[in-house]
Amino acid sequence: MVRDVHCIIGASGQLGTELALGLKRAGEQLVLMDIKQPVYPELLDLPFEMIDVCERGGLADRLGAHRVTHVYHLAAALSARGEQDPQWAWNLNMKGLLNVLDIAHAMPGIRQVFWPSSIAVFGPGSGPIAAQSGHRLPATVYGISKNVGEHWCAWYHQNRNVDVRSVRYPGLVGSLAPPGGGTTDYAVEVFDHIGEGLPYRCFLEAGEVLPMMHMGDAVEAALGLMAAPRSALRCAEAYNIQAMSFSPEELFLEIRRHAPDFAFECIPDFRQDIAAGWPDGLEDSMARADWGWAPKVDLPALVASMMEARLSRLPLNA
Ligand code: AKB
Repeated sequence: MVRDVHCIIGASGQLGTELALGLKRAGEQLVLMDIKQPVYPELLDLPFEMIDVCERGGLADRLGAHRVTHVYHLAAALSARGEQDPQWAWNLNMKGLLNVLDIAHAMPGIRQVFWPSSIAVFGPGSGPIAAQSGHRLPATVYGISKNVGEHWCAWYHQNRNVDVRSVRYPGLVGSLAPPGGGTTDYAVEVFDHIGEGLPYRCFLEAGEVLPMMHMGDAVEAALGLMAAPRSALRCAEAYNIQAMSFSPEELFLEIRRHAPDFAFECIPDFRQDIAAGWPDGLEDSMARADWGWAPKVDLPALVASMMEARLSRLPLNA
């Protein structure tokens, strides 16, 4: 029996770092790919390829050379950054995905692909709690690319027999790597400002509720979906998954339980408009029924874990 070889494209990013660690600790054989070197010490002994997902030839060559069986394609421009450079974001998000899907079709050794979609596929009109098949009218370049990407995944599954699986991630909060260019990034970067003596300046309104998730649950979602039998999966696009919903104010008040002097102010910028178009939460009964999705971390546990991690590491942006 040939051993599975897992490859993470975008392995140095926020989710990639923690997924790589999860797979490594599970004893899986792993190859990391990114345009920047991993920095997390426990990942430095793993095979690494400096690869741009938009360069199809080099990507196919390296995936073949490592005999990769499972691809996690995480490289993407996020919502806030994407609004500032739409052509770049569209090119990276669409070309990268189509390269991966096309290579997976051409290389039978690649048995499964994981590609994250996002709550950004929803937009004004999706309602406060977005249904699995809810109205999708994304209002950002990132959201449009994720929405179209979901359709491409379904097309490659139905017409090219590529076993590609996806979830709609909310804002992700973890301590090992900084986020880059998202609308939900405040919920991670705030932890680097605690104890600074100045109020943390949040770029969203205090009451803007968004769906959020601890990184541990995000990694479990990817691994759980990839482990499910294909026959159990009714959704060919991306599964809604929900863990918790909170506003900046609710997060900051929870932080204050650990750091009573923590102060904040909310001065919304253009990211508030993006957030205002997203739902407060997602209806995720299909993910729970089909592959046993069950998040473990709630808001108090998320804050406790981030506060504990602060004590044992450098600032995320160091
Ligand atoms: C972003 O804020 O752009 C991302 C997302 C919700 O997909 N974190």
